[in-house]
Amino acid sequence: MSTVVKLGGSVITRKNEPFSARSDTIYELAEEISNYLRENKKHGLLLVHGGGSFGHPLVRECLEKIGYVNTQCFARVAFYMDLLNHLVTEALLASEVPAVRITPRSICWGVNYGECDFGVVGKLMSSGLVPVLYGDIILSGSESRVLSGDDIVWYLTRSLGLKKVIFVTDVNGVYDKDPKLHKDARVLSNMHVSRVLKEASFWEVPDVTGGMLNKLRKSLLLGIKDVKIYVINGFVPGNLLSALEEKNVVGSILWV
Ligand code: IP8
Repeated sequence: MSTVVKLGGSVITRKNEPFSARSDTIYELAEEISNYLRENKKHGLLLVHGGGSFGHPLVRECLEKIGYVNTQCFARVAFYMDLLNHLVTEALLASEVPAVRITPRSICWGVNYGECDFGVVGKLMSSGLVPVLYGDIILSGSESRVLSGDDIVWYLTRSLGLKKVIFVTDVNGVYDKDPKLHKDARVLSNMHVSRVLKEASFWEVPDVTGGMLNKLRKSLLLGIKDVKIYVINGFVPGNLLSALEEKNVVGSILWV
């Protein structure tokens, strides 16, 4: 079964320190991916990573200063996202994962509905390579737009008919309430995404689960069906390997 794994920006970078990668975590996750591929050579694997402190602060700074992403900002965001991708790919190669960068700004021309040509991604995956994409700054018409790695995950899933998605995050799954504010917050698991959206409270928790709920809602908006979704904690050793191997995880197991 082909799988796409999203390595969240808050797992692979320190979100509050600009341009600070969590190298130890990246290498640990790379090693788990490598262990999985060693035993499952025929399963296709795609990776997508977020921007964390390499992408978001720069975009925010541009928007605050001049109100849009001009050519200087575009080039800088592109440079730092490529740099983060270089660090991720380097760790994967060190663990003997045949990782290959695919730059979204070269194959995507819109951010809303999957306006991307993933032909080359599918071909590389079928050849046993592991394409690595990432949240990026792209040109949509004449405007610069941020294409989130989360959206790329769903566009890939739909375009390549993938059946399994793993979101590697910094929390223990999808909560019904913000666990930082509510001691009785529960991790929602073993349910359809539409039920998650009913059981979780959007407005109370704009941060921790709010972001996650939007990610999940996008799958429904795109009409994605028959896909198993893991939302797991990337700081728990062995958790990504467990999700890849369909074993018990610290996280939520959902479907759409
Ligand atoms: O962290 C954002 O990707 P995300 C990428 O997956 C940029 O939302 C350039 C901020």
